[in-house]
Amino acid sequence: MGGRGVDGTPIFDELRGLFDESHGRVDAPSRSGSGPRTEAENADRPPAKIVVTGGRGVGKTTFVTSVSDTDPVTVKAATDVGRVTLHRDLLLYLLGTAEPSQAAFAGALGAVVLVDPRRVEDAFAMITYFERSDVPFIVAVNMFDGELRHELDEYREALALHPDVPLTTCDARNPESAARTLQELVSYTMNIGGSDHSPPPEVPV
Ligand SMILES: Nc1nc2c(ncn2[C@@H]2O[C@H](COP(=O)(O)OP(=O)(O)O)[C@@H](O)[C@H]2O)c(=O)[nH]1
Ligand SMILES: [Mg+2]
Repeated sequence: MGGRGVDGTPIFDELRGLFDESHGRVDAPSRSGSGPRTEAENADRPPAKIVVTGGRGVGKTTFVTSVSDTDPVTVKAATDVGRVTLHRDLLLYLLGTAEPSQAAFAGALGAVVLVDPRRVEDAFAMITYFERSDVPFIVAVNMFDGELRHELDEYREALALHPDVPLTTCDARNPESAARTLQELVSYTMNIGGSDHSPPPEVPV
C-alpha cells in the first residue's frame, strides 16, 4: 500500500522551500547565483537521499510509506526505498533500513533514527553508529500510543544523546508528521555550519 504523500500540504511546501533555499548546501553540487532555482537548474540536480533507520519494528516502513508519493520498493535486507517528489525534477529518496552500511549512507544528506518509546534500548547501537560517522542525524521518538509517556528530556537522558543532536517526536503513520521530521533533519543539516558535515564553500565569482 502506498502512502498518500504530502504534496500540497504546508509542511511539504516548507520542506521543498528548504531545498530551494539551500543553494547547494544540502544537496551536491554547489551552485552559483541566488534565489529560487529555475526548472532548468532543478533538472541538473542529483536526487537527494535521506536514511530512515532504527531497530526492527520501530516504524521505518510505516514512515517511508506514509510520506512517499509512490509505493515504496522493498529491496534486499528489508530495505524500503520511497520517494518524495519535491519538484518535477528534484526527487528525495528515502531509504528505510535497519542495517547501517557504508552503501546505505553514501551520499545521504542525513538520517532519521526512529525510537520506539517502549524499547529505547533498541536504538543504542544505531545512535552509537551515527555518533562515530560523518552523517548528520536526528532522533525521532515514534509515538505508538499517540502520546509520550515521559518528557522528551527523559528520552534524551535514556538514550545518552548529545545535547546538540535534535530529538523530536513523530507519528510514522501520519504523512505530515513524517514530513515534519524530514524538515527538521534538513533544517538541522543546513544549520551545522563550519563542521565536517559542510560541503566545500562555493567558489566566489
Ligand atoms: N500504533 C502505531 N503503530 C505503528 C506506528 N508505526 C508503526 N506501527 C506499527 O508497528 C509495526 C512495525 O512497523 P514497521 O513500519 O513495519 O517497522 P519497521 O520494522 O521499522 O519497518 C507495524 O505493525 C506498524 O503498523 C505508529 O506510529 N503507531
Ligand atoms: Mg520494515
